[in-house]
Amino acid sequence: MALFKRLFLAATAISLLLVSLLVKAETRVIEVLADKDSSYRIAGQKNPGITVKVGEPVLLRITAKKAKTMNRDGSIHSFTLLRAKDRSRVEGWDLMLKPGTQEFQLTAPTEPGEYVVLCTVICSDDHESMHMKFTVVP
Ligand SMILES: [Cu+2]
Repeated sequence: MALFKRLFLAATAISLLLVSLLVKAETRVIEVLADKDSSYRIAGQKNPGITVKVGEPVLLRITAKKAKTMNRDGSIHSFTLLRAKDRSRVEGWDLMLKPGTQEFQLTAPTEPGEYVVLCTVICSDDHESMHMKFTVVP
C-alpha cells in the first residue's frame, strides 16, 4: 500500500511537471523596451503595439532604461494597462519597472477590445506621451 502511494505521488509529480513545461513552451514571449526617451519600443515595429488573444498566457520581458526622473521606490517607468473605454486599470497589469530586464508571467484580459499601455511614473517632461496601443482579440 505504501509503495502504491509513493508511486502514485511520483506519477502525479511527474505529470504536473510535464504540464507546466508544456504551458511554458506555449507561452508567447513579448519583448518591450521602456526607453530612456520616455517611449515604449518593440523590435521591428515602427508604431509599437501589442495584440493578444483573450485569456492567452503571455510572458512579458521588459527592459527599462532610465529617463530623467524616477519614483522614490526606484521605479523608473511602469507598464500599466487600462481599458480604453473608461480608463480603468486591468488587475494584475500594473507593473512597476526597475532598471534592467524583468519578466512577468501574465494572462491576457478576458474581455476583447481596445486597451492602452501607459507609464504612471513621472519619468521625464515627455512622460505624458509614454503610451502604446494594446488590443485583445476574441
Ligand atoms: Cu515612463
